Amino acid sequence: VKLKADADFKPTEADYQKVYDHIAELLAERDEYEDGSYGPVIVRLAWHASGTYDKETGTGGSNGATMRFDPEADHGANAGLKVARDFLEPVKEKFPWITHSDLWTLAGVAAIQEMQGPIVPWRPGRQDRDVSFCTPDGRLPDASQAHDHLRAIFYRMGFDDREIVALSGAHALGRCHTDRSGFDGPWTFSPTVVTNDYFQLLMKESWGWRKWDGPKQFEDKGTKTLMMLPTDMALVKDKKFKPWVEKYAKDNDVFFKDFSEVLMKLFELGVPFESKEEDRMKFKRKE
Ligand code: CCH
Repeated sequence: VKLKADADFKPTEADYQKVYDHIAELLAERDEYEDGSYGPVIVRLAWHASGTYDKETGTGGSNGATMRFDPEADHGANAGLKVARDFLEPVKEKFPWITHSDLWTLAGVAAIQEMQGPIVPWRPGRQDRDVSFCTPDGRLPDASQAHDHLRAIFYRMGFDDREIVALSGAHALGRCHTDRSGFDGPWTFSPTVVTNDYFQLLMKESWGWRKWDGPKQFEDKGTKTLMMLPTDMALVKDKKFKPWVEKYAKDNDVFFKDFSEVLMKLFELGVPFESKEEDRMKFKRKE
């Protein structure tokens, strides 16, 4: 049964939980996708929708869902994200009252929680905007670069060093694809479960340049099946980032707490909320 898109319809927390539950069901059902889950690519969609934020101009961020339109959908950094947007279209059809921009971030929260990650508080209030609000190319990080680039990109969004490292822990999930970014392979042995393994591997594994025709990336010397990007390796090369990598490698609880907070902040960038911080919702995981 389709709910009518009705201007007078005021969704409650229970309505948003229904959206969450439907996404969770689809994630469980559609396990034919690589590694058995669409979760990682959905997290990447929510991050790329949000990470365009510029605190100086107030432009970009998760408000708008402007990646629906060609200029932004075609940005190199967004290659492959159509898979995630298409996955979520039936959800938008079933719940037409939710905006794309609320849906994409809510789906990011659902994917994290359903992949055994922490609860990420979330609130609605994003409005979809037209093509004129597409951000210019180049706002998302370039994996071939180093610590100074990471700082420039994430400071522009309003994050500090600790938050940059915590956010990077998302690379416990998913993999690189040669037909999307050009890079290849997963960061961890369990790419559909949220863990602090990314930090543990950064600390404990020995990494060397992979010998191949593709872009410069690292491989673990042991199994040669895992990878790190130059930007990932920057986190252990930089004196100020490294203590946070060590901390999160040692203590999964601290990582989960910081990861939850920083994802909440990421998904709220650039949103002119009418709701208050106390109005944030905590969704229940699917049984
Ligand atoms: Fe990332 N990421 N990411 N990333 N990312 C890629 C894949 C994922 C960078 C580059 C890449 C974050 C930060 C960074 C995910 C979440 C986050 C890929 C491979 C590249 C390249 C894309 C492909 O080929 O499919 C760089 C550089 C940074 C700098 O910090 C942050 C922050 C997050 C989320 C909080 C996830 C998840 C994936 C896996 C996607 C998949 O399809 O499996």
